[in-house]
Amino acid sequence: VHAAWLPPEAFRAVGSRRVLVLGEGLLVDTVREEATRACARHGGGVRHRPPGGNGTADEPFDLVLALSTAEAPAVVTAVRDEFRRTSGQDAIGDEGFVLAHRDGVTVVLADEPAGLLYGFFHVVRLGETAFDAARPAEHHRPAMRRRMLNHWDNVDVHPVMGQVERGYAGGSIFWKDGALREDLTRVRAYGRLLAACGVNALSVNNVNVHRTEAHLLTDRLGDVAAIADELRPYGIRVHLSVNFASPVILGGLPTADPLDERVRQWWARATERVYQTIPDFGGYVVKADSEGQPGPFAYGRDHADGANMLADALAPYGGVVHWRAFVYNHRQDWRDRSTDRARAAYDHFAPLDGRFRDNAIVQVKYGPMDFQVREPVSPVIAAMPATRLAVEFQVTQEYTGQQRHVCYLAPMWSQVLGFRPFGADGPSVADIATDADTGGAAERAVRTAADGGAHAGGGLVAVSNVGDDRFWTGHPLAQANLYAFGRLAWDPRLDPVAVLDEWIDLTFVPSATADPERLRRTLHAMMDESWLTYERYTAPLGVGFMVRPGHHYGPDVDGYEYTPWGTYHFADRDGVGVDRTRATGTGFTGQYPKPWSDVYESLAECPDELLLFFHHVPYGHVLRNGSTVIQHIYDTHFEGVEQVAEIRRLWEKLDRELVSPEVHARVSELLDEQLRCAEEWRDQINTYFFRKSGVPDARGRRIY
Ligand code: BDP
Repeated sequence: VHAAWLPPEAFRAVGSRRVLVLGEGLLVDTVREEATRACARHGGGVRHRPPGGNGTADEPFDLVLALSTAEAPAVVTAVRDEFRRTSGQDAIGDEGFVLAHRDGVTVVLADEPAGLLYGFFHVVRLGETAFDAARPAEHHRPAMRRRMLNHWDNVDVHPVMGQVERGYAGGSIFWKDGALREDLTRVRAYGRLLAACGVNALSVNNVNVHRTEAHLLTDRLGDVAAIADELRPYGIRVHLSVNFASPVILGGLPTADPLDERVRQWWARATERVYQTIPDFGGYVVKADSEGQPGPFAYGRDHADGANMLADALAPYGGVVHWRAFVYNHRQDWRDRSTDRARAAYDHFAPLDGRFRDNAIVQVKYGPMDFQVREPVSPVIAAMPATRLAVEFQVTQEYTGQQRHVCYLAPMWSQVLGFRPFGADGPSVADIATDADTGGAAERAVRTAADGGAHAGGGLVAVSNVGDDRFWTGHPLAQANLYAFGRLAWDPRLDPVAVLDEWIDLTFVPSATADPERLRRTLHAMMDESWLTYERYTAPLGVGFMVRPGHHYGPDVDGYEYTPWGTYHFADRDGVGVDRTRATGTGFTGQYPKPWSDVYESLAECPDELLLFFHHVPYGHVLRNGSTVIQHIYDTHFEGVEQVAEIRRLWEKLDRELVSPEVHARVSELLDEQLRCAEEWRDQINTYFFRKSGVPDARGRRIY
């Protein structure tokens, strides 16, 4: 058994009730099966047909999940009427549901099967509170139409990257020894976990599409179809990362030029076959002209030409292409101070705004660099009002402790999603990534004013963090990041701490009968601020990197300093940080609209936590908290390590019976490693800056 959220005990409230499920369709069947399993375990009962064949028969039910009011008990009609009256609308929406509790009955009503599925899991999440008091009709709908995970799985084990690129939880859950796994029950279980947090799309393979993986598009399409079959009952569509050079690699054509008619035909036919095999296929994900991947540049074409060619192939079937904006020169000359990797995505993509097809989504990493613990929001997100943009997060903790460190990332994501690139009156990042027909219309009007039209947003995407590890994510607590990603994509306004609470409740509390409050308190104390703790003991004040080149785990103060990757901190004897101002630096601040272009440009106004991202300052520069940069570095590094020691102490103090011995042992072992690694960071970073600056620690602590 693989331990995760939704253990059988999490269904106690639902499973002890009298449940009625009404409706037809694959996803309704899933709800039926879920309810039946829960009731068999917890003593309730499920009916699948209307009682007595008409809506007025009143066999008593505690929970009714219905696709329509026809033949449903009268309370369902009453809820529908109440919804119409109070919302002034008729449609519940594709994936939405209405939840109410009246006359002693909890009702979930949906227009489409997917809504019933999400409504069911919402009731599970609420537990007893879904049944204990009257509840007016609430309308739940996802903010983002597409809530997607990108797997970076390879079919084969890659000599450098292993099977899952940046995977920290074992091998792929899809492939083993170069072949699709024979037993895919785990994929189905994964779909269930994802449905319970709202994810509805998934790309199965690495964005770096190597030889074997390129064939998933053609002769190995059966693998993708089999995965799609497992995920479909949980409302998840499958997408595929494709190699831009496929017409050459797979089709034997002399070119992959996106404007060449033979190339267009090749993609059209390949895509037709994909849809013949997988009719609900989602679309393609493409990393092009980035870190060695092929792309349109080779033919003198641009990213819009490339993306539109694939968009055209997908359009007849309603598919989309996610075209990644992670494009920069990874062979830059570190001696040339005029190039700035942070500028690259904007420089490549902003000029193309308005040229992308409606089913071409430009997928932008949340920051301008690369998934660092602290980055400003990417300026691309504010620069393409006439393009559908998806924002990309990294659930896999490549730069945030690689699932050996506790680092709950939802507070960071939530900050990014709430950021308003045009200032307080403009739309948030979440609004920009949100679809046009769901919520926030007024704010979107601001965004789309530029082109006068309503452009749907592209949704939220994250790189997955699961593997064939017993706990799915290596670190059992890293599951919370996966859960929270789905929930924030459903509703970006959720409070990350409340989401963590949900995850704790769904994962541990059902079995922690001894003292659930204690468990909850301990986990919150360990996790709520763990992102900030991680930031404290690693690279300071937004400067980023300082990690070991290649695998990116642990400190290496100058590891990336004189390399072609564009990831520099510019520390010298006088100061540290990257001058990205317009006045004296790379001009990157000019890629932001006001007010941020001015805020970031100004040394006085730039937020401290991003200071070294935007400015090169002397070590004696005084921060808003009154501390100097150098003293801040020392203080946060000592403090960060102390906090890790404290969370380790909290975990050790936890009663053993509150979590399973396996979970306890795994977390303990990893906390030892986190503490060791945090001390390594502290000592190397502090010593490095002490030796560079010659400034001693004001509090006389040990620096080597
Ligand atoms: C970087 C990873 C690399 C990925 C790349 C990407 O180090 O393995 O291929 O991102 O997003 O963070 O394409």
